[in-house]
Amino acid sequence: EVRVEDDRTGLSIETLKRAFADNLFYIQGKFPEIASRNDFYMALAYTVRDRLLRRWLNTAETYTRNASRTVAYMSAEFLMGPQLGNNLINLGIYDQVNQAMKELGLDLEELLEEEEEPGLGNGGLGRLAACYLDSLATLEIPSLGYGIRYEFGIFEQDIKDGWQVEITDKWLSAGNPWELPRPEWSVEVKLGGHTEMRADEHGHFKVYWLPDKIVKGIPYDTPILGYKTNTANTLRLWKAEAVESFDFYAFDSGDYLGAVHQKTVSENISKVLYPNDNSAQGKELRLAQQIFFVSCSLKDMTRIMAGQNVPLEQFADKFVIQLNDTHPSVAIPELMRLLIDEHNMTWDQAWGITKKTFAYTNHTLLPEALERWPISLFGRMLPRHLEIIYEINNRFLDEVRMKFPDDVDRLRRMSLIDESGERYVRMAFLACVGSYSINGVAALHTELLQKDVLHDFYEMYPEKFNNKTNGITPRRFMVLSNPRLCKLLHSKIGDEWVKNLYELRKLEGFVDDPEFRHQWRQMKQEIKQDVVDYIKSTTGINVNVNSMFDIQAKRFHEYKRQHLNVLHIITLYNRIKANPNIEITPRTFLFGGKAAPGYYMAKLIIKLINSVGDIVNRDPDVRDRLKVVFLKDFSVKFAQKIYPAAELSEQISTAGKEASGTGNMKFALNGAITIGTLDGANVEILEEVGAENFFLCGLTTEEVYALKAKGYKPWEYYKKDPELKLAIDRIASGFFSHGDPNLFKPLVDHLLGNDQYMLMADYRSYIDTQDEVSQAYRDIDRWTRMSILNVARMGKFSSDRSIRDYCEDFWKIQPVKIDLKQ
Ligand code: 26V
Repeated sequence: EVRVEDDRTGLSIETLKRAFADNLFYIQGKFPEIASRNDFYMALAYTVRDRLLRRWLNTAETYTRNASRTVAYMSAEFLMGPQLGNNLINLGIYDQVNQAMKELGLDLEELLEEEEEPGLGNGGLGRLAACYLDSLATLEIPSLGYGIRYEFGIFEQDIKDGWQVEITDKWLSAGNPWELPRPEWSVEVKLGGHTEMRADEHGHFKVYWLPDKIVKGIPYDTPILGYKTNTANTLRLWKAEAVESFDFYAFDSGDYLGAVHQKTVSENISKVLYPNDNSAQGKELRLAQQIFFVSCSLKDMTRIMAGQNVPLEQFADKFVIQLNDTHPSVAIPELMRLLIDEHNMTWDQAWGITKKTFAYTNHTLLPEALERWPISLFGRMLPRHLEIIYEINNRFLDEVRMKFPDDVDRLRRMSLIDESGERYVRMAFLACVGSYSINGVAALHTELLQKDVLHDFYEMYPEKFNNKTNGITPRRFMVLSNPRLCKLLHSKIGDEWVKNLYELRKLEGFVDDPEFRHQWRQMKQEIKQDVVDYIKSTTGINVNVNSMFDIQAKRFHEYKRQHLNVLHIITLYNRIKANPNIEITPRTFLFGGKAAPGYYMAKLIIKLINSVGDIVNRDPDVRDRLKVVFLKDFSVKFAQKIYPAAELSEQISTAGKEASGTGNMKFALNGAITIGTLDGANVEILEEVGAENFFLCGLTTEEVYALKAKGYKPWEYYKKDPELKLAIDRIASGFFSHGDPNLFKPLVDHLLGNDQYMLMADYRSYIDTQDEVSQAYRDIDRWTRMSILNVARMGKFSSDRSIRDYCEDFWKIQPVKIDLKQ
C-alpha cells in the first residue's frame, strides 16, 4: 500500500520540505532564489500553523458539543513571546523541522530569530498570563484568553549616550501568521452619552443608555497549543474599528473629514499598550481600552452560550472569569448592565450570577499602582456603569454596617468611592466586592494583602481570600530556551519533568557524582560562551567567559533596586582602586530591562549603569576582573537567551514590595543561585532549595515596617559605613559623569534624603552577602552542587502547579480530552 502524507498535516521530513516549498510559493509568492529570510520564516510558520489547525478546530468543536465549563482569563496584557519555536516544541516536531530546514540549506535557528515577538505586555503580569495559557492548554483545561490586540506593543529600547530611548514597536509590519481574524464575531461597544428612565412596551420603567459613540471590536484568534496534547485553546484579542454607519450618521451634515476623524479616534483604542508597570495614571484612553475589551469579551461569552443553548441564568456555571489585576474589573458592572438592561434580569438575579462568576488576582502592593478613576472621567465615559457601581456600593455599605455597626470610619475606608478629596472609583475594592475569590501571587504577598492593603476586606470576607503562588512554563523557559541543559537532564532523568516538574528532584541523586558535576559545568560554560560571543558582536565588549555571570533582568523600578546592585559594583571597583592587587572573584554584571518612558528616576538608573560601565570596563587597574554590560531591549525572546547563562540571579527588592517575581523562578530553574531579600516568591524559593543554596540578604518586611515606624535616617548609614560613603561620594562627585556632579544628584539626594526603598539600610548586608557569594564561587564543587540542587528543587514553580491549584481550589474545572480524529 502506498500512503501519501497530506501536505498540510504530514510530519515526515519529506512532507515538511514539500509543504514548506508550497507555502513559500503560494503564500509568500516567492521562489527560494529570491526569497528573503522573512519569506522563509513565514513559509515555515504557515507550515507549522497548518499542522495545528486540526487540533484547534477539534478542540473548539469538542468544547462546543460538551458545553464545557470554561475559564475566561481576562487580561489587558499577554506577553506571549515568539510563537514558532514554542509551537515546534509543543507539537513535538522540533527535530524533524530542524532536519527538513537543514536539507533545504536553511538554518532553523536563524529562522526562529526572524520572528518579531508580540510584546503585548509590560513585564511580569503579562508574561504570567502567557505562561498560564500554556499550562491551561497542556493540562487540557477549556479556556480562553481575552485581551487587546495592540497595534503597538511595548516600545523597543535603544541606548543613546547611556540613556534609554524609546522606539515604536511595529510587530505587525511583516504580518502575523499566527492569528486569524474572525470578523463575523465582531461586536459593538457603547461609550459616553447619558442614561434615561423610560417606560418599556409593558409600561415598566427601565434605564436606557444613550451613548454618543459606538466602537466595533473585531476578534483575532491565536491558537494556544498544549505540550504534546491535542488541546489547542484560543487567545482572543480585540482590535477596535469605527462603526462606519454610526459615525457617518452622526456626521450626516456632510462633514466627511469629521467622520474620518471619528474613525481614527475609534481605532485609537487598540493602538498602543500603556508602557507603565506598577503605576496607574487616570488616562481616558486607558479606561476606554478596559471597557472596550471587557465588553467585547462578555458579549462574546453570551454569544458562545447562545450557540450552545445554555441560558444566561447559567452564566456562572458556564464561565469563570479570572480578572488579571483590576484592569478588566469594569467587567463587574458591565456584566450587571448586560444582564439587567439587555436581558431583563432583576438586580438580585444579576448580582447573584455576577458574584459567582468573577475571581480577582491582585498583582501589586504598591499604592501608586492601585487603579482609581476620577468620578468625573468615569461618569463621562461610562454613565450607566457609574450608576451601577453606586448601587453596588450602597448595598455593599449596608452589608458592612450590618456586620460592623457604628463604625463610620470603616465605611469611609471601604467605600468603593474614595471621597477624601477629588472623588474616585476604587477598582481594587470593586473587584473584591464583585468576586468570590481574591488571591495574591505569593504566600508573603497574600499575607500582606490580608494584613494591610485589603485588611478591611479580609475582615469582611475572610473566606474569599487565598494564595496562588505564581509559576512559569518549563516548556518555554527550559525545553525551548535551554536545549543543552535539557539534553543533560534527559541523559540522567528522562523527560517526564516537562509535564511534572517535581520529577527534577531525581537530579539530587547525581549531585555527588563528580562526572555529572563536570558535565554540568561544561554545559554552563558552553552556554556562557554563546552569550560572550553575542555580547562581543552586539556591543563590542569583551567578556571573560570564566567570570561569574551576575544578572539582574527585570523592569526598572526603584523598588527593584538595580541601583543597590550598582553600589556593589562601585564598592568592588573602589576596593580595586585602593589596592589593585586585591584578590577578587571576576564578575560580569549584566543588566536588562526597560524603564517606563515617564519614569525619570528609573531612566537615570539606566544611565548610571552605563556610566559606571564606561569607567569600570576601561580602567586598566581593573584588568578585566569586572565588566558591566547593559543589554538593551530586554524582551521574552532575549530573556530566553539570557536565563540559561546566569550564575547569580539578583532578586533584591525591598522586602514587602515585589508581589511575587517570576524572573527569580526562571533563573533558578536554569541553574542560577539567587541572591535575594525575603520578598515575594523568593521566600518560597528559599524554602524549596534550602538556605544553604540561597544567598539571603536585607531586612525582612517586619524590619522594614519597624524601621519606618521608628524613623528611618538613611544619612546615618552613609556616615557610619566608609565603603558606602565612598561609593555614594564617587557618584556624587561626578566621577562617573565626566566631572559633572549634577547628573546623578537627584539619585544621590533621594538615597540620602528619604530613601523610600531603604537601600542605605540594606547596603551592608547586601555587600557582605555578595562577599560570601564571591567566596562560594571560588569553590567550584560547592557552587556546582548549589546550582544542581536549585534546578532539582524548582518543581513547585511550574505554572502547571499554579493552574492545578486554581482549578481545584475555586475554578472547579476538569480537563477535557480532545480526540484527533477528523
Ligand atoms: C498597572 C498599570 C496601570 C495602568 C497602566 C498600565 C499598567 C500596567 C501594569 C500595572 C500593574 C502591574 C502589576 C504587575 O505587573 N505586577 C507584577 O505581577 C507579577 C505577576 O504576578 C509579579 O510577579 C510581580 O512581582 C508584580 O510586580
